[in-house]
Amino acid sequence: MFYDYAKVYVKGGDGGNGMVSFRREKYVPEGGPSGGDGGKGGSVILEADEGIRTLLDFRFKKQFKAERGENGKTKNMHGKDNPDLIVKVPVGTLIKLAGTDEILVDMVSHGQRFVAGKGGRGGKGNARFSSSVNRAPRIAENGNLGEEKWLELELKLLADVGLIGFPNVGKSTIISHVSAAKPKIANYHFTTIAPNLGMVSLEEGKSFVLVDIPGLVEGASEVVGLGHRFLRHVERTRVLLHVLDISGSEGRDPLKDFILINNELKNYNSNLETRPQVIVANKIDLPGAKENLERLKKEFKNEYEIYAVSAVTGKGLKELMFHAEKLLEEIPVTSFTLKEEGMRLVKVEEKEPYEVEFIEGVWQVVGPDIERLLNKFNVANEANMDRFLLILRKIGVEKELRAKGAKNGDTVSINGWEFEFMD
Ligand SMILES: Nc1nc2c(ncn2[C@@H]2O[C@H](COP(=O)(O)OP(=O)(O)OP(=O)(O)O)[C@@H](O)[C@H]2O)c(=O)[nH]1
Ligand SMILES: [Mg+2]
Repeated sequence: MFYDYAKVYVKGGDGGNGMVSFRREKYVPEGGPSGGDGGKGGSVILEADEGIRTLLDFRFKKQFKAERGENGKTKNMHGKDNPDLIVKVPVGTLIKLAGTDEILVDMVSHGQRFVAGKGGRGGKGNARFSSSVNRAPRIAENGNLGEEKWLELELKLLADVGLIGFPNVGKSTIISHVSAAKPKIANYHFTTIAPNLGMVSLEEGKSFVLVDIPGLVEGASEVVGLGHRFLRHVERTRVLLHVLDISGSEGRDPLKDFILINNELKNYNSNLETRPQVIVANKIDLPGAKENLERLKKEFKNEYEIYAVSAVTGKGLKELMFHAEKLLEEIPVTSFTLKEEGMRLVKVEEKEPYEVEFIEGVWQVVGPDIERLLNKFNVANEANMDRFLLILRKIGVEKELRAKGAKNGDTVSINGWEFEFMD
């Protein structure tokens, strides 16, 4: 199996909590606050690496959590930041927010990095809260939570030119001739079960990457047959070499095959239909080839360039490769790939910071921001609770409760904590 899809969970480490402590010195009865800050949690960072070819590793390991920051300590000592967790992915991996079509990033170059789960900032220790009015603060912050999300990884190989066609027409034989790729070649269908990449080097540094993909069959775009899964690997190629067994050695008609495969491309993605295509009439050395070639030319020579080749003898392959290279020079690289470095901004659904609802006699205040706040301050500590309530007032929760009709003595519930409402 060739693994080109994976779903993973990433979570940045939470920040360490701030510390509440006071100096205890021999001759100083009331030492000042000395609680240190919590350390930063590690981030989960994805890194594109040429050495990795598939997403196989993600079959076994799907969860990536960076370590949390260390808690703050006494004597103004800060907690240790924790290192980032680097996760390597193949070059050509698209990263999507799971369950959406939003592409967060396209990992197109070796070494490119993407922060997938940002680590949380450490909480401030009580030393930070000292002021002229409160010289002995008993409050400290908890660290921020690390960012967490589910991601879908989709590998789309980065090749310039793609070899497509029915099974057994000679695609692998062609790539083995023009590059160092050594795919399996045999006289049966679906010999190739995973895409092969090969580098084709022409004169004076001219070169391009060719991909040989498993044979497509009728119905491939409707998930019948093996080929469908691999069509995504020609999505980013700029030129397609459509290979036909022009001798019709398996009793099929190469002209019909050509139309069938093109329908598959169209059904898969209408974008592929318009990709520049060259017809490669292979197995020209076999009987029956010449007659079919004439028919093919009559039918398609105004629309397509046709190259008659023999992959076993090598005849015509050099001209074909030079032609492909010339086409590449004419087609800008950017036309089928995402924008620069594949970056695209993603708008994450905007939520109200909180909502106030009256349910069964209790005022419920819910919302991600409120929960984050509650987590930030360890409200079991009374001083922290006071500060939490002060912030609630600042962000307008109290006003909103009153506007909705809350009266003194009503119960307000926030994430499991209950408060009595009072002016
Ligand atoms: N006579 C002749 N035989 C060829 C030629 N090209 C390929 N073949 C033979 O055709 C058979 C299939 O070749 P492959 O290169 O494996 O075909 P493929 O298109 O990669 O097939 P799949 O991987 O199954 O999609 C092999 O037995 C090859 O030796 C050619 O130009 N002439
Ligand atoms: Mg093959």
